[in-house]
Amino acid sequence: TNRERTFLAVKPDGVQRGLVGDIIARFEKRGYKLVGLKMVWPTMEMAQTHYKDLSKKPFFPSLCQFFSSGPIICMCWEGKDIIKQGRQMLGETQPLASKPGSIRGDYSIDLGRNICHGSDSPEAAAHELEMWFPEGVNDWGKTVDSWVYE
Ligand code: DAT
Ligand code: MG
Repeated sequence: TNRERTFLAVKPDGVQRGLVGDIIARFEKRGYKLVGLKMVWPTMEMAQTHYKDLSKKPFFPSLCQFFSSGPIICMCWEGKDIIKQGRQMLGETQPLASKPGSIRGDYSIDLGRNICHGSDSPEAAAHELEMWFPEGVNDWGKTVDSWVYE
């Protein structure tokens, strides 16, 4: 199904820089539904679990150090093709390759300070939502959906 859910996060740099409202607003204004939202200060262990696929990379220790350096904003967004569209709205992993108009293309310069995270596949979304929202999310009916979806 293309009415899917994804895990998106504002990383510690985005929180510090006051970009939380802007980032939420982009997804909200596009028409996606916010079904989960909270601030969490990840421990080093949580950072390592979140990025476990990258544990062999040389930058893994500094990545986890950064990710656990302050609170993040955990979000679950729902909508048609949100996993792929969320990644598009984030931009490329490398900020310098990110187009203006994307979050990373508008607000970031360096790879290790690229503001936001987004699940990159349905499998990753399922794992990440299980990790960050073990309590579940909110299944609410958005009444404007008939003006967003045909
Ligand atoms: P993304 O965040 O776009 O999903 P990723 O999952 O490949 O990218 O990597 C996770 C984060 O790790 C990324 O946002 C920034 C950092 N990172 C990735 N590649 C890196 C590299 N070659 N050197 C330093 N940091 C890197
Ligand atoms: Mg990734």
